This record gives sequence, structure tokens and C-alpha cells, in this order.
Amino acid sequence: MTTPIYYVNAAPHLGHAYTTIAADVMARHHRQRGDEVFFLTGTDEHGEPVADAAHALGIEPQQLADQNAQRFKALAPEIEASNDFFIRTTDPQHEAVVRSVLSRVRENGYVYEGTYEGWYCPRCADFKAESEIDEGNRCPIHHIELTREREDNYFFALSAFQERLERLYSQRDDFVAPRTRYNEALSFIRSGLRDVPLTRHKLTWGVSVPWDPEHVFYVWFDALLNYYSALSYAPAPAGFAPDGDLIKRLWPASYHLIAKDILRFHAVYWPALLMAAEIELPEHIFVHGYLLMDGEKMSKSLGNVLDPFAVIERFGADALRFYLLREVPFGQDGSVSTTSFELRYESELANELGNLASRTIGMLMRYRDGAVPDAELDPVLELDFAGLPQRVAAQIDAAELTLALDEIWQRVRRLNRYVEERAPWRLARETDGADQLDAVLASLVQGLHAVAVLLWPYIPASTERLLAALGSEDVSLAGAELGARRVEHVRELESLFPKEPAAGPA
Ligand code: ME8
Repeated sequence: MTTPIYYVNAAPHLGHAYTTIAADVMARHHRQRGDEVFFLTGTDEHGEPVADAAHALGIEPQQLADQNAQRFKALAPEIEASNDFFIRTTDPQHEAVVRSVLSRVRENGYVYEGTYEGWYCPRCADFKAESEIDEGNRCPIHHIELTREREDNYFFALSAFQERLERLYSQRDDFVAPRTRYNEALSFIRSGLRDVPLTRHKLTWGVSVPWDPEHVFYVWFDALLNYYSALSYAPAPAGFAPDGDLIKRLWPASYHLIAKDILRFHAVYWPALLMAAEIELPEHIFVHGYLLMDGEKMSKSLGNVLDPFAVIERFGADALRFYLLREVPFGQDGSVSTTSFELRYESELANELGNLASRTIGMLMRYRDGAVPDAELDPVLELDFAGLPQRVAAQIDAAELTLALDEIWQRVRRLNRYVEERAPWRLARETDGADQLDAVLASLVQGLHAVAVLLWPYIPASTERLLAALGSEDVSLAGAELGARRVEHVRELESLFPKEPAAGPA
């Protein structure tokens, strides 16, 4: 499971946090299923975006890279990302893999010398096709004027892979998801592939080309190879054989998660490059949309960023994770704002989940001293929960992280309705209500346990607190079947989502 590696030309922002959070949800979900998971993220440190930003600050690119890589590295635990490794493309081990793989591509006959001329966006580090250019000769993403570049380069013979890529897409219709992105990549391929520069002559900030040290590799080829190179030197995660070869064990990657801005690099260049190097292709590329503020893609260069650190400081990382995956249908673009964040926090996390947990535990304490009655579960609830873990898993396998969350959230709401319908406080007053009250309390707490396990990938810290109060630490997905793991006793729980969280800027 991988995220893009982020440029270190500025500090991390919410867009970066978003992809890493989504990848983390998937990584945790697969760990819950008992799958062997290696979750990779990191920073992309070479190329023009970083060199230009450093020069503007009057410092060396390496210095800027060191500063900002630390900030990206620090973001991961802040957002509760459980990544197994953090790669930096200035790691010498990564650079060595780049040189050796790209030399193999050359030995295989896919590299030649030529002259490139075209319109270039230094912020994207990308040459733009005529059809992509905005009015005023501007970059459609960064809105800056494009520069005309003419350079003697080594080229990668992308066009040699036209047929093989078309075949790949026709044989594997789940190679890119969602479908709109699959279609977009395929139509780019069908429109006719042109060869692309593999090296840059004018730049010095990059991995030097072993057969011609006057050149550095074009940053995208260096960057894409991170997914592969990391496995050659990352330490084995806990539970893996300590001296095992991670490439043999884990390659090909199961899921590359990206946003749509870098689709072409991942869905076209990357498989072609791997074919040229005779390396197995990844299984899936999952593509999400943009977080928008004021209708624009949030980005460092546009300056319209919502600071994830500030949000986390006040509301906690779980609240941010939940909000992003709930508010923006995963795969589509969606607007985010502090107003809608606060609304969801209060109405859903505090009033729905928080209340469900506190009233369920509160009633068990009040009526049964915290002991969960050993009663038959209510068949009505059993029906409502039947097949839920399987449905959630199927949604996540289809890159539907928001729909999966909604499946779970409907059960949170169902349990709250169940409390209202069965009114345990009334049963407690009735002289012959004890058996019924037992059944209602037992059913409720088992339902709460099931949703806590299912929500764990999304909101790990709060569900771990909740599960601890239910006397259970096991988060494996099998425990999300209603009643699969009996809760016997509950303990007091401090409010999961306080209504007045720590004040501060958000
Ligand atoms: O492109 N909405 O790095 P980058 C959603 N280094 N996601 C967003 C976002 C937004 N507003 N802004 C950024 C690069 N992202 C290259 C990648 S990979 C081999 C090299 C996320 O720092 C999203 O995942 O510009 C997007 O694809 C990525 O950050 C781009 O990060």
C-alpha cells in the first residue's frame, strides 16, 4: 500500500494528509483482515519544484529537503498513519536503485538521445501537451505561465509500449479505479503515446545519470521508482521474517493511492517503465479527487490551505480522518471548510457515536453494575448487522472508502434508534421488564462492539479507547460479526468526542 511521495518544496498541507489518511484506512483494514501489509509513504526531493523553491529562499536544495522532509515525517504520526517506512528520494540506497533500474531500461533498448522542445510547468515538473494548456499559455493546475523548454536529453521510448499498455487495460479492467480514471488513462494511451524525456541536462539537483554524468534523471522517473526501491532497504516490519527479501515477498505493490493530478504518470509512464525494466506491474491504482477550498484545488502554491496541524490540535486526528472521508465522496472532488467540519464533529461524532457509547455504557453501569447480561441477542438487530463486515470489505476493495464508512454509520444510527424504540429506562421501571432489559442491553453493547471494530481503521484512537472500555483489544475483522466476541463487562468511559474541545485556531 503506497501514497505518492510528496514534494518538499513547502510544508505539508491537508491535501497530503488526505491521501495518507485514506491509505492508512486501507492499510489498517487489511491488517484487520489478517493480510500481510507494508505501508509506504515518503518525500520526493529532487527536481525543479524543490530546486526553485530553495533558490527563492537562498538556501541549498538539500537544506530545504532536510527541513521539509522532517515536517512530512512528523505529520504521519500526527494523523495516526501506521506507515511501515518513510522513504526519501535523497536516500543513497534509493538513488542506487534508480541508477541500476534505469540502466537496465537503457540496456533493454528503450533509451535514446534526442532534443526535446515543448511547454513546461516547473511546479508540476511536467511537459504539457497542447490540449492541456490553459488560456494565456498557463498551467491548468498552477495557473502560472508555462516556459518554452528546448533541451538535448535522453528519451524514454514510451511509444514502444502503446500496444502493451492497451492490452494491459483490456486484460485488467481493475488496474485503475474508479472507472472514470481508467477511461481517462486509456483514452490518453489510445490518443497515441509520444516518447518522453528521461533525463534533464539543465538541472543539477537530481540523481546523476551513470552513463552521462552531465545529466540527471527527470524527477518523475526517479520518484516513481520509490515504490520499488524502498523494499530493497526498508527494515522488515514487526511480524515479518527479519532478514527476508522484501522485494521477493511483497512486490508487486497491491495498491498505489494517488490523486487525479498525477494519473498519467502512474497509469501510463509507470507501467511502461516497469515493462521496460522487466519488473512486475502493480495490481491496482486507486485515484481520488481534490479537496477544494473556495472551489480551487488546495495547494501549496495557491496558498489556500487549511492547516491539518491546527485542526488536529483542537479536535484530534480521529475527527479530521472521519471528516475527510465522510464529507468528500472518495474518488470525487469535494469542498472542505471549518464550518462543515464543526458541524460533522458535533452532529455525528459527538451526538451520534459519542452518545451511543456513553448511553450504552451508562445504562449497563446504572442497571447492571457494568456486567453484560448473558442474554440472546435481538434477532431484529442481528438481521440489520448480518453480512456487514463482508460488505464493508467489498466496498474498500472497490476503493469506496466513503460508502464503506456510510455502511457502518447507518448501523451507528440504527443502534441509536434501537435505544429509542426499546426505551431501556422504561423496561427498568417495569416489574417484569428484567429479561427484556437484559436482551436489549446485551444486544446494544454487542452492536457497539461491532461498529467500534469496523470504525477502527477510520478513527483508531477513539475506537481503541471505546474497545478498552468494553474489555476488548482485538480489532480483527472477524470480531465485527454481531456477537462473535462476547463483551462481558464494561468500564466507565470519558467522553469520546467532547463538545467543547481544546480551544485554539482550527
Ligand atoms: O505530485 N486534494 O507531489 P505533491 C487531494 N512528488 N489530494 C491532494 C491535494 C488536494 N488538494 N493536494 C495534494 C507530487 N494532494 C509528486 C508525486 S509520486 C511518485 C510523486 C495529494 O507534493 C494527492 O495525493 O504535489 C496528490 O496526488 C499528491 O498530494 C501530490 O503531491
